[in-house]
Amino acid sequence: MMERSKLKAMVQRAQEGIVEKSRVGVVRNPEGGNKGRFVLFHAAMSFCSQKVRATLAQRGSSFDSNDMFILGHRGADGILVPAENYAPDYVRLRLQGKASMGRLVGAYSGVSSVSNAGLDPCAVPTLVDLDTGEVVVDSSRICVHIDAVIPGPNRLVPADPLQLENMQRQLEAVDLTPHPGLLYGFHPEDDRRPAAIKQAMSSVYEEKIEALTALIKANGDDAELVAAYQAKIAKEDGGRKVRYDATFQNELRSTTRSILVKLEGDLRNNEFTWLCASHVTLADLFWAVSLVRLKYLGLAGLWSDLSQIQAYLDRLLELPSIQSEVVASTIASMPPSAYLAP
Ligand SMILES: N[C@@H](CCC(=O)N[C@@H](CS)C(=O)NCC(=O)O)C(=O)O
Repeated sequence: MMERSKLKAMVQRAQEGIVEKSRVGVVRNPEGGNKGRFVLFHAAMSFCSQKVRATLAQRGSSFDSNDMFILGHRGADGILVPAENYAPDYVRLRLQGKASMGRLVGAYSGVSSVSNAGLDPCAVPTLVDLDTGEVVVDSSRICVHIDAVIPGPNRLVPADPLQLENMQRQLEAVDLTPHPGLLYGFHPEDDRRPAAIKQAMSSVYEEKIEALTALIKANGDDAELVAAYQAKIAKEDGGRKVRYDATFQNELRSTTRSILVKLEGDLRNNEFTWLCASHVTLADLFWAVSLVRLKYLGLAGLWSDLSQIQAYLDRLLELPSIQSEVVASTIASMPPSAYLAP
C-alpha cells in the first residue's frame, strides 16, 4: 500500500517511457464508473492484457489506459529500440507488486503462469489501484482484484464456494496453457502463424537480450533493477534455446490439447448456463481470450473434434466485451491471420 501522491508520481514516470503520448493516459470506457481509480499498463496484443480489459468492460468500469509496445524493433539506423515494458521506471513500478507474488522468474517454460514460473518483472499487464494504493501484477490477480473492489451486481467471481473453486481451476487451466510458447515457437511441420509473426520471432529473443543487456549497463547503480533484468534475460535465453526444438514444440501442442480435452469434459457435464455459474464469470472471459488466441495462431484444429468447445466459443464471441477487447483488438494490433477474420 502506497501513498496516493507517491504512487501517482511513479505512474507518471512509468508513462514517460511510452513513446507516443497518444497511447498514454487515455480514458477507456468513459461512460463507466470508477473514473480516475484504475491505471492500466497493458498492450493491445497481449493476451494477459486482454483478460484484464475484458473484465473492466464486463464490469462497466472506466480506466486510464497506457497501451505499450511490447516488442522491440530495429530502427532504420540499425539501432535497437527496446520494448516499452523494459523501461526502468515501468519495471520499478511493476516491482512494487512483487511483494505479494514471491520470487522472480528464473527460467523459461513456455507458460507465463506466475505461480508456476515466478514473476516476470518486465511484462504487462500491471494495474495501479489509486484508491487502495496497490500495484497489482498478474492478470488473474488483477481481474479478481477489480471484481472484488467494484461494488454492485454482475460480479464475475461467484460467491458460492463450489462454483468459486471450479472457476479458480478454470483460470489455472488457461494460465497453464503455454500461450507464450505457442506464439514465439516454430513448430517443425505445422506452423500456421502469420508470416510477419514468424519473421518477428526469428530474432525476437536476440533483440530482447541485447536490449536488456544494454539496460543493465545503463542502470548498474540500481541493484534491484539489475536483478530484475537478469531474471528476464534468464527467461528469454531459455526461450531462445527451445524456439526451434521440435520435441519442445510438440509438447506445447500436446499440453494444450490435454487442457482442451478437459474443458470439453467440463462443458459436457456442465449444469449451468455459463461454464461455472448461471452468470458470466472470469472463467468465461479467460477461455474466450485463450480460444481466440489459439484460433489466431491457426490452432483451432486442436478442438475440431470437441464440439462443446466450438459451441461455447460461438457464445463467448457474442459478448461485447470479448468482441471489442479480444477480437477487435487482436485484429487491430497483430499481423492479419487467415484464421481470425474480422
Ligand atoms: N502471468 C502474467 C504473464 C505476463 C506476460 O507474460 N505478459 C506478456 C504478454 S501476455 C508480456 O508482457 N510479454 C512481453 C515480454 O515478456 O517481453 C500475467 O498473467 O499477467
